[in-house]
Amino acid sequence: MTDRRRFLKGSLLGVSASMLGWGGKLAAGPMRRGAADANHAAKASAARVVSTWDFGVAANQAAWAILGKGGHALDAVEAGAQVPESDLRNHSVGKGGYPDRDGHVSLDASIMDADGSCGAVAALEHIEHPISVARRVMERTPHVLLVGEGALQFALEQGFRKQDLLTPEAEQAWHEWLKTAKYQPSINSEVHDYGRTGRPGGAHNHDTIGMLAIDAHGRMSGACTTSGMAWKMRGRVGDSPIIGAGLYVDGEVGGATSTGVGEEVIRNAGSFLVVELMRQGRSPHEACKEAVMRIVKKRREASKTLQVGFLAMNRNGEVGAYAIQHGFTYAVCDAQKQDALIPSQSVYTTSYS
Ligand code: SD4
Repeated sequence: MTDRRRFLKGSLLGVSASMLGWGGKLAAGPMRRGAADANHAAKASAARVVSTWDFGVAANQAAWAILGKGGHALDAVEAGAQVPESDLRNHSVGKGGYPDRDGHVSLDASIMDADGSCGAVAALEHIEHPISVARRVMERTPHVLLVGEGALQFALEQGFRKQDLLTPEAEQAWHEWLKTAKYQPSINSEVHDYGRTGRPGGAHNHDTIGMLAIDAHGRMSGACTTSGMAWKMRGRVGDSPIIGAGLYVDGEVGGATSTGVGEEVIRNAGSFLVVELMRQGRSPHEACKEAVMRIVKKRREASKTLQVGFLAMNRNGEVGAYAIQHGFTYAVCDAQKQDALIPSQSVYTTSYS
């Protein structure tokens, strides 16, 4: 274990409930099986995973199945991100995602570890789990980002199965859209309830899952995966696979991820900005708010009708978020609470209509 890792572990074990931005408390853990077990429980209680939106609740539970057993944060965020990627009711991530304006489901994803290792894919078609291809890019290539045909070629070489990702429901929605063929990113501010009651939500056309996890050993990792903006131009890439825009992790500071109109996030190197603000001493909440305000200041008029949200967690496990529009939620899961869903604060406090 490196000195830095030891330091992270120590700082996590030292975190107090009052430090948790979302108001959670650390569980004491079962003590009856002796000191070793108590020690393991105390370490597991320092683990935490957070995700964007309400479908993050189900994703967090898959991540927790790994974190709760002392597993690696990287495995946890990959497993968690795979949940919405496979959920056909979810039209903004993975299989079942709404296609581009020409009818192609084209996926973006990135993954990042505490030491700066990262991998990403953009405009990847025919592969159900772009997050896992992103991880292979990180672990098995000298590169960070593969796109389009090349990303698909790599995925197939790695044994991923080629499949049709356009579901009948998504295809029907695309045909509906073609009647007007007007590209208008809509504000995603309603509660979907994916993974909780199983009810699909309303007409959302952009919701990305961004996840950040700290494991029992103090290791932090992040993942982000999306089908991007529905009805986008063919070849359009959003913020999600751009390291520093849709996702950024630095084990010495913390991590951040974003959701919403990716063009605005890219213009401001959003997630990198949030992490750098935390490095300068801001809390995750303050850092997310400042990053949102930078976008709003530059795009005063346009920001009234667009959504961007940031979610951040620092190395102590403190969590914060901020969005332009009302309605952004994030899910938090740790040893004490498995399914907390928390409303983010926002610039505008009522839904845009
Ligand atoms: C994108 N940021 O492709 C993604 C879409 C999204 O909530 O987040 N939706 O721009």
